[in-house]
Amino acid sequence: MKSKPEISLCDLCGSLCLCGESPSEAIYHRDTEVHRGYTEKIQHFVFTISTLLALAISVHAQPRVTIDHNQEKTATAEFKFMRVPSPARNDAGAKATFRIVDAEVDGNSADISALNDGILPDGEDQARRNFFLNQGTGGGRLLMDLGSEIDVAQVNSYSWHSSSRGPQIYRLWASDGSAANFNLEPKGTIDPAQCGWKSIVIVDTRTDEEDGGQYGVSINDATGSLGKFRYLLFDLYPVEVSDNFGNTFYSEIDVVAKK
Ligand SMILES: [Ca+2]
Repeated sequence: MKSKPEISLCDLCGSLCLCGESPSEAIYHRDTEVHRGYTEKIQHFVFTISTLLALAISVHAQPRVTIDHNQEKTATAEFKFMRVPSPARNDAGAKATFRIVDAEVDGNSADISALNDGILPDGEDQARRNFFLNQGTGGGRLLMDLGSEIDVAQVNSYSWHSSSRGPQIYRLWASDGSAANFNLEPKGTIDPAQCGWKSIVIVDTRTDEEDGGQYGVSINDATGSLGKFRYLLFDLYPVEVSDNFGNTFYSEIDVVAKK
């Protein structure tokens, strides 16, 4: 009596499956060659699809923004979040230099070095432990010089305020400084895209909920790298313009190098 051909799942996926020793190896019949050809076609198909998927992921990798918000009741001086890492003291941004390119600083704000001094506020309204722009001004532009080119894995920003100065809105630009027409400090009326800067992402943490609280933002990329850059440019925008107090209390900005 002729035995029926048996096609198991292991046969179909061949070496791609963890099937162990296949009993089908012991079965030989006239359909074996057809069967083998079929299996090879499936393997080829699976390989092609996998390759296409990998290419699609690498080509379309985009910077992504993770936002976490602690309400006042849960906010602590440790800045602990659900997903966004807490501020680090030994990140690549700790040695960077911040400069004001085009902005007016509030007289009560801390010095701009508060953005990467590793020191965090331990309360919801600590002007001297935050950097913020002058009341009534419509945002501004800051430069962060990392000192040398770094393969940047993450840019993380942290803020804390009891009301409208809590949320963060900014556009992040980056550059390696190599363009012939590179402008290190483009004033607010100059488009950075026209002078050697690459737009990375726009961050906006606003929601329909209360503005007050602690915010953690992490900008990263599925590939593990946002790119190799020496300079970062932050275009800060006010959270609201219904009164003069829309400029965010920024507590710290971290830059994490790719390992
Ligand atoms: Ca700080």
